[in-house]
Amino acid sequence: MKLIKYLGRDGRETVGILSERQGIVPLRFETGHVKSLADLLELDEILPTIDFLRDDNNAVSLDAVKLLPPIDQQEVWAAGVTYKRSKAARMEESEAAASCYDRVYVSPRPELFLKATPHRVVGHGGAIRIRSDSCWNVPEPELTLVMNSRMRLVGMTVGNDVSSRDIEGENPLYLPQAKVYNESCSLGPCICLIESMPPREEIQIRLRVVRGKETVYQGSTAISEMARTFEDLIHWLGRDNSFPCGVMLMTGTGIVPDREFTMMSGDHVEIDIDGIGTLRNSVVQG
Ligand code: DO4
Ligand code: MG
Repeated sequence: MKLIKYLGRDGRETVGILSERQGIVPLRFETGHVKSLADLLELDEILPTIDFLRDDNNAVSLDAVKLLPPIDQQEVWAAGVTYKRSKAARMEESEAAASCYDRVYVSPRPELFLKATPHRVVGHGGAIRIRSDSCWNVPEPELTLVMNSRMRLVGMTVGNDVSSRDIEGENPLYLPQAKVYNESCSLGPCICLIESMPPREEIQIRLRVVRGKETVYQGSTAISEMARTFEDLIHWLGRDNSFPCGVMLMTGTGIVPDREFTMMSGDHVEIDIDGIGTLRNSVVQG
């Protein structure tokens, strides 16, 4: 089961389910205690409530609506250096921080950082941003875990941890500026509920960057390449930390283009994750 957020015909944020046969089927939140996507994700049994709320008579075509990022008030956190490829790329990028990256890859405590608050997040079809003061930028395609306020893993979405490599590489203390700014995070197109996801060892992630008509970068990885488990990351994130509205956790990138590559204004970035779908964004700078 896939959940999405979109702008309804009445201009209001609407939650719906993606149905291969019907397109988008809206959920009616007018009555009852479920008023938002986050409320739905809090339920022990989500599917019976979806069955009760679905409004099949008002289904709309996916092409006819603007999709919104599938997030309400949740914070977005991110894990770093969870794949060997990410460790190698960071060590190359910053001599000063090389030993930090090397150590964190094998340490029990993972690297976790606050990536975005909801207003910095764009959805499928929106534009991700390159900072005006940066000249080396990459998309980071990351499977993103969706937890409710009890830190229960309820779903997964596709995430892009857009990053400024020159700023991050100049000094590790600049990491928050390399990672957290307006439109530095993309999530979507939907949340796939955990029971509908394929087995973890089968999930592949693919990235493609298109410039004009040309594919200027493509790469892929698999969740089986991750050095940590989802449970371990969730456990560390929830230590001494509470998330009253739930939280999203990007699980790190296993695809890092070579040094010569930088993302440019006008590019189109596509990230495809098995079981969820494809997140597409254009790129702007400044
Ligand atoms: O420490 C740098 C950030 C790492 C990161 O974002 C990743 O590995 O995905
Ligand atoms: Mg990342």
